[in-house]
Amino acid sequence: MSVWLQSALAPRGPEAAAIAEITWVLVAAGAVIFAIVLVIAALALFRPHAWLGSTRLIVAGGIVFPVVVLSALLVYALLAAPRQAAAGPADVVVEVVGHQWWWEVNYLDDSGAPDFTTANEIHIPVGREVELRLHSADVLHSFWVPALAGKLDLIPGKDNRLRLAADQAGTFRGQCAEYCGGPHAQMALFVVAEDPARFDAWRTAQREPQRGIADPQATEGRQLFLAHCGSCHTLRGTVAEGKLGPDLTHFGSRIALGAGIRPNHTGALAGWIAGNQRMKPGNLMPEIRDLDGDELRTLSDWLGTLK
Ligand code: HEC
Ligand SMILES: [Cu+2]
Repeated sequence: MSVWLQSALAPRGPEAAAIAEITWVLVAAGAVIFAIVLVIAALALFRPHAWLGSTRLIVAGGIVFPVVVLSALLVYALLAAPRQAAAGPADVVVEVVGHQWWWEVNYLDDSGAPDFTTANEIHIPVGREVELRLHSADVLHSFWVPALAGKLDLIPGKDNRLRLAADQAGTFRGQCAEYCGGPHAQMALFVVAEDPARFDAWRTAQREPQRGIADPQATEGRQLFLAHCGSCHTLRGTVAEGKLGPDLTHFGSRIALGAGIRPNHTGALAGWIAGNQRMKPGNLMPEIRDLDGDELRTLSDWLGTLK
């Protein structure tokens, strides 16, 4: 698994870079002013001079200086802040719907109609403008991928739009940044920025439904899935069309499970199916306990093959 970068101080796109720059300028300006204040305080304590108590110093240092400096920093920050007003149409448009406690990810086509759905993982092409349309299915959530952009809330009934771009390839971790109840802290996601050709290949593969494979193991895995999981999960290409949980059509291609809390491999998946309440207490998937060990292994192996 590649490095998971989740730091606003390590920006990988222009929006995050602007925020990091403002942060450093404000920190540096604050540090200089703090140093000056310390020097004046030290002088007052150890080498008192008459001018330290003069009205002039108090007016200049206590009123004029803060008004001028704070106004200048405010104007600077407003000018340097990333612009969210759309400058022309984005290259990729993705609707992100916050659910307690996972992220539904709907790619839209050029006409704005739904193209395909996935969850907890967003792929974007490096160097292209991406527009995220943030919605919520239940309560307030907040979308925050620090390496790429600032936070923006997902509000029921509202359509908040966030523009971002990645200027280099990488996998960036994000986190829900607005307390949304229960396992809010375990509501993460990954943004995978990759070169445009790889992104296109990924998108083409994600659009595809799953076709049945004529292999007895696969057939059994599929049957177990349809019997136990299809009421809550969609698997495009089958009769499973549940909407209560994440779309699992290409689950095997994803980095993580449980909204970013565990690496995606067979062992973790079997653990998730039978014991997810211990991994992510309070999440809305019931533990499925009526599968024996063999069935659990067959089902997990098969889900892992859904690339
Ligand atoms: C009652 C509805 C329900 C049933 C039944 C159910 N799930 Fe889930 N499942 C969910 C919900 C809700 C989540 C999201 C949990 C979270 O991360 O907060 C989820 C999450 C998952 C995830 C993680 C997906 C991701 O991208 O992180 C996997 C994998 C999964 N379920 C597999 C299964 C399998 C396999 C079965 C059948 C054995 C099953 N589920 C049955 C509701 C359900
Ligand atoms: Cu949250």
